[in-house]
Amino acid sequence: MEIVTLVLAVIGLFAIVLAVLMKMGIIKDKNSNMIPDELEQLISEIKTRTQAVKLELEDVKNSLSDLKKQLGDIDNAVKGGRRRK
Ligand SMILES: [Ca+2]
Repeated sequence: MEIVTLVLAVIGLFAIVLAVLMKMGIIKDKNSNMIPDELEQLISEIKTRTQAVKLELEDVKNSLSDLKKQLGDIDNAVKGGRRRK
């Protein structure tokens, strides 16, 4: 229980220090939403990159599907099957 209290105290202290630094203008918060602008930019960048990685993984998935079909064609050719177009 004491650990929980200590953790909450540290988080509270951190929030107070952060709020004071933002009020003093040391940490920028142009839209006054109590979230540092640099953190907002970082989150935005992470979202952008995550979306890009997701799209690339989709490409890899599609490529693997094509590869699976091509490997099946090799198996078919070994067995004397005709080439599909
Ligand atoms: Ca902000």
